[in-house]
Amino acid sequence: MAIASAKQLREMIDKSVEAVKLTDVHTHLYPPCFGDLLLWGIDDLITYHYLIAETFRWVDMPYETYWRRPKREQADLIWRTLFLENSPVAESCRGVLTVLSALGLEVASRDLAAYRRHFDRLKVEDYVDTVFGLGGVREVITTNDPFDDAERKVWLESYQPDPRFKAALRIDSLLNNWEGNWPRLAEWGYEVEGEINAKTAAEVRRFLTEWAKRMEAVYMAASLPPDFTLPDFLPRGLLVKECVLPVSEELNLPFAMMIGVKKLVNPELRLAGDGVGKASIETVEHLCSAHPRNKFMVTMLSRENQHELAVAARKFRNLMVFGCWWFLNNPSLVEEITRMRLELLGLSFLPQHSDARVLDQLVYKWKHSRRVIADALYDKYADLMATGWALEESEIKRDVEKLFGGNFWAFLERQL
Ligand code: HDL
Ligand code: ZN
Repeated sequence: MAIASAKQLREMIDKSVEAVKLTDVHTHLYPPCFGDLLLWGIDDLITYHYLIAETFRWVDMPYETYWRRPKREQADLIWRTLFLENSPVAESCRGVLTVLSALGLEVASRDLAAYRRHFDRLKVEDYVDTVFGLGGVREVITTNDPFDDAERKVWLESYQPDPRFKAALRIDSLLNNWEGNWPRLAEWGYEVEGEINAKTAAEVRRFLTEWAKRMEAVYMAASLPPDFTLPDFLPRGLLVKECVLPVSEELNLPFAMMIGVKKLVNPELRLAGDGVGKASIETVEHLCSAHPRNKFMVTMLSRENQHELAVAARKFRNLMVFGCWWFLNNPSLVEEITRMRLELLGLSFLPQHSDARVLDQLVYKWKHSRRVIADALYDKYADLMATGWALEESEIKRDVEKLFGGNFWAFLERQL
């Protein structure tokens, strides 16, 4: 049915964006068979590394004192500092409250003990169903690192597939610390050595292929520093060129490059200690141009890289831009970036991923993003209607489904 008014347009967009069962193309979640690797519940929410960094802006406690404390005491400190002594206006804090509200808990009570009693009664298997339902999430792509001892043990001994959790083979350990990690490949039976010669490259390709198949990975991924440049003759450049891209092409798996993270600018903050730096879009252009049969998913961490990334995507059909990553996943930046991408790329991108590290975060990260994306879409469709373009309700539903996952699955299917 054709959209006849601005009111009808707003209602249709809100309904479509609210209702779409989405694919979350990048998270750090795990199916319950991975046990404690799957973080969930109020204390994991409050001790999410974003809130740790924000808490240390207020407290002078030695970092080690915090790290030695049990999780509940860490959460008590964060709750007191960021929620009680200061209003929780930061996106990371607002998110915790959005989750509590969506679960029907009494947010106004500020009663952390009551919240804990609620979560203590939950079973994780049931809670996965609850969170996926509240978040409107059909499936999540996880981050899976064979170099993580606890995770590798599950993959090799006790993994149980859950269709809602699809794997991505994460290869930071290989690309960003070859010197430290190639001996582990040798331990696992791959005939590699420090020098990346033909035999070593072939064995690394075997490693990638075997793990991608074991995990049934839907893509391979790595986070990369701002100074990631190719071609280079560092181990990373050789591994990308001689190993990752050939396997990516052979298995028709995208290589997801997450570029711009400056690891541990403050090491004492541990996972919360990473920073951001502007990266080289020329490297993205070089890879997309030199490897037209490879598919690249790219997200960049610096706000300053966003416009040139969108322009690069206009040049290369093998480049899929995804998400407003990490320090960009805030309403003001999601709005700015999404509007720019709609204007430059139309509907041919993936506006968001949650990057959720704690199961419950699917609820808030998607509730917050849906709102911003819906507002941007409303303005763009209203501009269309102002020209006299007749919009069909079915077309809005079609477009929204592409943005919230359809573009991802279609990109996976493409044979370039
Ligand atoms: O490298 C990544 O995938 C990042 O998302 C990091 O895991 C980071 O610590 C994070 O959780 N960002 O949201
Ligand atoms: Zn991540």
